[in-house]
Amino acid sequence: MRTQVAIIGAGPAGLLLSQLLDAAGVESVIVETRSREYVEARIRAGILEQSTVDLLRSCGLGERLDTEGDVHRGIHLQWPRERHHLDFSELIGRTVTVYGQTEVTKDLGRARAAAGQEIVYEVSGTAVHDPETERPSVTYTGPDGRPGRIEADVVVGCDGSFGPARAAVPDPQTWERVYPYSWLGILADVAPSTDELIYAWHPDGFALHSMRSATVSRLYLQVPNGTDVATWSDDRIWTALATRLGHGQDGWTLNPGPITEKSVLPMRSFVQQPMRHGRLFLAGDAAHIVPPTGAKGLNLAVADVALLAPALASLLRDKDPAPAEAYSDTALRRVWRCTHFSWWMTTMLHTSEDPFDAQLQLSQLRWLATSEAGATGLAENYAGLPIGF
Ligand code: RFL
Ligand code: PHB
Repeated sequence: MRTQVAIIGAGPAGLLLSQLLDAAGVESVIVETRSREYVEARIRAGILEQSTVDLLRSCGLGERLDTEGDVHRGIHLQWPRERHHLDFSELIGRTVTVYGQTEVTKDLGRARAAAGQEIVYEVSGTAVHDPETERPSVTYTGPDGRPGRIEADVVVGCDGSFGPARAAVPDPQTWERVYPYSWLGILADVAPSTDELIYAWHPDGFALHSMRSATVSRLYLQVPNGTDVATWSDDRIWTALATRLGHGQDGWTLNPGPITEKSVLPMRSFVQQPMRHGRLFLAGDAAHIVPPTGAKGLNLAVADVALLAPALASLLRDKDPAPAEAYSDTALRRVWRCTHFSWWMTTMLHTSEDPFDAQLQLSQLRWLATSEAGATGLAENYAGLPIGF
């Protein structure tokens, strides 16, 4: 096959990139290891920044998002006996929207199918060749076991944290932080017990009350690394959530319900730079990972491709290489901002064995809850800086 842009990975980064390139008159082909059903059912992020919502709307993906997405003005920050609402709308005039990554991926999948996008699902052995030349290519084994090859002008690795594209960049600089705790995440068929997300510091560990819809709640508990999910019965989970989220405090109750999904997620920060080698570009989790506490992973993937799509259109359509040459440096500015914010939220809210750290965390939380300057900084980062930041 011959195309302009060969995209590895049909997650949100790869699908959105093909959508934006198509709108700019640039052709692409996507290869993906999983099936479309698997990709669309994978439960991950749930919070869209204002810029992500604006971008999805601007490329024709706003219809279901606008009817089913739930706009939140802010978040609740909590520690024992205290809960404070930070109103982003009042502080910075921006909001966030609760709309699952599953839904974003379904909307993108439908839009790409309607546009006749070539996507080869269920490939194996994906490899990048000749990124230093003007004729890079991607090879793979197709679902029928036959070898495939895509010759392109550009290859983009949107293949997530375990894909092969990152390794095709020679001698990169990398940074990594592995956190000494994980999240136990559940999805439950019960109406959320809160109007907006609750981020709770507690001596037993962090807890987060999030949601997916009026009837589905998503909740998380800080657990030690290496936790076996089988050791957490549904009762044990609801009891821990009730304690950490303050059931009974000021008349607030946590409503338990049937748990439909349960998993343990390790947490790390990772950045690789540059995000480009010759005609190979990296976008989304392929280049950087953040712990989920700041709700940034999906939004960063969207911000990367929002920069990359016009840069590739300039390169391939207008023969202007300048934006593509600037892509890595420009994208990394936001990547490092979000890396810092995610690390900051994570280290402020997760408990360790250290009593000195606990006092610093509580002091920081009190400052955020009472200082407009502090709250505004959190709001600006959480609701998201403009795409070009
Ligand atoms: P994705 O979504 O991982 O998509 C990459 C795609 O590439 C495919 N792939 C390959 N295709 C072809 N050949 C290969 N060799 C390939 N290797 C991999 C994969 O099958 C996949 O379809 O990356 P993308 O598009 O950059 O999007 C990033 C977001 O998905 C990610 O940042 C967030 O979901 C992170 N994340 C979360 N973020 C939040 O903000 N809140 C969350 O609650 C949250 N939960 C999560 C998460 C990420 C997780 N991962 C990656 C393990 C929970 C999990 C489990
Ligand atoms: C989620 O709803 O899955 C979610 C929300 C906020 C976060 C992380 C995950 O910070």
